[in-house]
Amino acid sequence: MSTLDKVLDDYSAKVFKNRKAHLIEIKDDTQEITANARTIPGIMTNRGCCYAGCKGVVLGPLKDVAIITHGPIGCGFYSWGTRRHKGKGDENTQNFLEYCFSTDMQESDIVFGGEKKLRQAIKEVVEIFNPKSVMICSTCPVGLIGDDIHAVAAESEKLYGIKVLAFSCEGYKGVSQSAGHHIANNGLIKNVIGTGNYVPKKYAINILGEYNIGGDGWEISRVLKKIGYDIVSVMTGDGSFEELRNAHVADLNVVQCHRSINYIGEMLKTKYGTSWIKVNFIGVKSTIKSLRNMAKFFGDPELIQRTEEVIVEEIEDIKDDMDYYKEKLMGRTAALFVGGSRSHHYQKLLKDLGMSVVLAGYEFAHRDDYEGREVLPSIKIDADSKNIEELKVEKDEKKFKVYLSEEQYEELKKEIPLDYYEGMMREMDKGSIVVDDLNHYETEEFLKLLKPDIFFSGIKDKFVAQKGGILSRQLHSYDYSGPYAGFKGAVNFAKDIAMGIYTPAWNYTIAPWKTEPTLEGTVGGEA
Ligand code: CFM
Ligand code: HCA
Repeated sequence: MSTLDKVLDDYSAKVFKNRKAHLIEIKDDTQEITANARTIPGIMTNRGCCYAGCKGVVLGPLKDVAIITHGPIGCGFYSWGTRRHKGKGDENTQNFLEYCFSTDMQESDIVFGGEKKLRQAIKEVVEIFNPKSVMICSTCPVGLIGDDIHAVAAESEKLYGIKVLAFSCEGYKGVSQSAGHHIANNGLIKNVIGTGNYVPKKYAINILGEYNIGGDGWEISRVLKKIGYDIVSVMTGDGSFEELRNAHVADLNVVQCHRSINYIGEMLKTKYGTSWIKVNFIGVKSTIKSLRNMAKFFGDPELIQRTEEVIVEEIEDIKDDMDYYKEKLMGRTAALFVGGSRSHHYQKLLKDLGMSVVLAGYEFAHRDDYEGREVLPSIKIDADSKNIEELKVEKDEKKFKVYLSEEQYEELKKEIPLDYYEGMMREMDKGSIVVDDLNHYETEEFLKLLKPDIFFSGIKDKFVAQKGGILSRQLHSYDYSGPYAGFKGAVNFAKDIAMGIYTPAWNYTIAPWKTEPTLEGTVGGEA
């Protein structure tokens, strides 16, 4: 009986029916998975909400924007500093990342309406902080009582003469965080991008879907700047409203997290002619491949040569460390379960270290993130499309520009992932398991069966694994370590994993109340 059959065998008939299409054992390149479905009530899910995707993920890292959470204080508190998107201010750029602005709605506001309180909050934030822009993100009760945050935003924009934007990203909207990404992306395209007048230098790029968690974006930018790229904006890690206004002038968009930002990539192409290329700066080999693909896009021999020089320099710096850790980690196995991109990206870095992947899954990715973008036309029903605007953008005749001729584009598309993502499943080994929206029951069952040396996930499930004696590292927050991206980040990652594996503290722990193991056969130093 296969591993997957064993787990499914244990399921009750009803849950099995709902979950069957979300679980796959990799056999070939043509398998279909069910994804982006609403969570079944009663199931313990790791997903976050729409507000988390809009405010927490995409808008949150814009450091010079004062983001007001319109809702009860719990929502603002939850999103205050939880995601590790680092940002630095300087003499020209304000930085409000340490703050948490909220209207702190009370019962009376729910009954009589919260618009008055919102107006007051905007007034206070403008008077005290003088931000470049104010963005309002609403949470569940606001949508239920119908406060018109868009009218308040328009009125405040006139009153204070700065951009005030409203996002109706109530937590219940759509499937999960991914709905919030979509809402945030739509708002930024409509109101921010295209309003600046920066004159780009040679090799002008935007980095899309890089949120500078644990400083990843800084490490990537360091290498790109060393090669000679002009980074016009980063969406949105250590990003700013001011930078974002200029994003339309870049020659190329590099897309790190496909799930959260592919909408902006596509819309920038339609509106301004900018191609996007899928990159992965997690892992040494994949960083090298991404840098080479970017250089190929620009096709300039000088840039191609400089790219190779930088690769040699960077490899020289990390080679001994990587060899050392590879020897220590060779042959170890891993399971990964994160939001929508990292479960794929980190497989490459694990491979660099000689490790293999037995299970991977996404919390809320869509079928294209699993199977590749060619499946997009066959996704008939998008569970988010009912209440999230499908923005149609048009060519901006004045600002539209293309870097490659049509022929060059078609030729290059055969070689590099231009406007394309191949998805996670094709790159996984036969026999490995893919699980969409893995729940806590399945986590325990799969850990028992597969016994990976390490389980990469998040705060909500890491302790389930650890209490069962299996090492866990958070791939969302990096357990307060990092950066893990690029060349130097790969060494940080390898060091953290080796430290964990060679210090199997959790494996020696037996809870005092315990006479029976939680995860069969993995307690008491037996894993
Ligand atoms: Fe993209 Fe992200 Fe991810 Fe994501 Fe997230 Fe995140 Fe994530 Mo947590 S944008 S999909 S919504 S790579 S916050 S930085 S770690 S779940 S895998
Ligand atoms: C979110 C943010 C999160 C949560 C991390 C976790 C992040 O979904 O609201 O569950 O450990 O990366 O901080 O994904």
